[in-house]
Amino acid sequence: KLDLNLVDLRQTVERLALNTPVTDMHTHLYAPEFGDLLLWGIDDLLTYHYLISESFRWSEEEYSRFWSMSKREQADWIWKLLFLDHSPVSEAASGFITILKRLGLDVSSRNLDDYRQALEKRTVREQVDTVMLIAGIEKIVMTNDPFDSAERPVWQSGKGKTDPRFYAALRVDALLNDWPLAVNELQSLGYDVQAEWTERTKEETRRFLSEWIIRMDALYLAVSMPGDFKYPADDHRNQMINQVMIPVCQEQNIPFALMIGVRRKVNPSLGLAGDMSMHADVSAVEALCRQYPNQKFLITMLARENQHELTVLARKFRNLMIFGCWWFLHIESMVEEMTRFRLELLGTSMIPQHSDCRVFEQLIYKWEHSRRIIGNVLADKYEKLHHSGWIVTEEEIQRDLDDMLNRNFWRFLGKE
Ligand code: RAT
Ligand code: ZN
Repeated sequence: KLDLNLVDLRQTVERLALNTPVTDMHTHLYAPEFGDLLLWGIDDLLTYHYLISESFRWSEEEYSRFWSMSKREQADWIWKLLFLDHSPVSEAASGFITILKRLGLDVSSRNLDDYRQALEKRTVREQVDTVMLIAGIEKIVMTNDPFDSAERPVWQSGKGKTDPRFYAALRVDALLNDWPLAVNELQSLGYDVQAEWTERTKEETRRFLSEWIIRMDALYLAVSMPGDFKYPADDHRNQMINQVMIPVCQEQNIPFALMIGVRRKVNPSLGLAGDMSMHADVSAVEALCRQYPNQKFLITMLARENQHELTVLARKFRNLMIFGCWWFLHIESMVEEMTRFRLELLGTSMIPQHSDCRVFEQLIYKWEHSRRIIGNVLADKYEKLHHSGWIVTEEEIQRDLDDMLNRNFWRFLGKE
């Protein structure tokens, strides 16, 4: 086995961190079979909701004016405000530049129409293959909602499972966070439910979940929760979790993913861009993990203030897997901070990142930026070991990165 000297060590870690194949365990991307649901190309990239909210900081424009523009006009507006009138230094804006560069476009030209034309020449399938190759992404987990009328027919036609690189996650937000809406949707899908919490309603909701988990081959059940989510408590969410979701997850042998700490629509005029982060109570996760030791929980939280406590909690419960630097935490300073203390508290037994991409080419920047940080933090740790005489081999470095970027997820699912 190779004994690496210090310079080699850092370079090896950086190289492997950039190249190890990734399983991206939470995205909003779709396989090409889903048609227009799969967003890609310049105009979708520029109208990403992260960039929309940043643009409005520089403009007095009426929100309604923006929403009445065509996608191309919106993209032009954002390009001018965030890239020409000001420098694109934010994570989301600099990410767009990283994408242009990696796609081989001339960043210095600043010619948006050239970029558009270059990408419009490609087919969606070519672009999916190219981006996955550049970003080193092997497997992508989608976010799948049977209540979405655009998405549902793809599953019903059986085409949802065609591309083996894409996996499903069954998203259940409405069931937990908007029960009246969920009741309507379930009824229209032919499930015999009602607003009151009857035995029949529970049974039918369980049947709905089981049928859709099987139809999608869903890897896990997923929900986003507000920061004031309480467990245990005497409320609808607790009933739904205890009497419907956990029993179904157990029966289907899949984890339950909770993404906690979002306050939706604090500025409704911004649409998707109008959501806020919110401090949450980690003891809800603690109670769930203790109550259901045989149920696996994939957990991420949105408030920076919750991260350390959540990481400590993962030391206490092996049925808890923490993942990703979510949304407003997916910025370089937070990824660095979180990756460092997660490694220090848990070693490599966690999932350091997911992309949350909504537009396909975003895989390029989100992973490149994070891979660099993960590699750098890991190299610091190996260097320290090296000084004590513990020599890590290249195989071991590869193993550790493979665990964090890929295998920990599959192992946790029991699907290695
Ligand atoms: O990160 C995002 O794009 C958010 O808008 C949300 O989709 C969040 O990631 C979620 O899954 O709820
Ligand atoms: Zn998401």
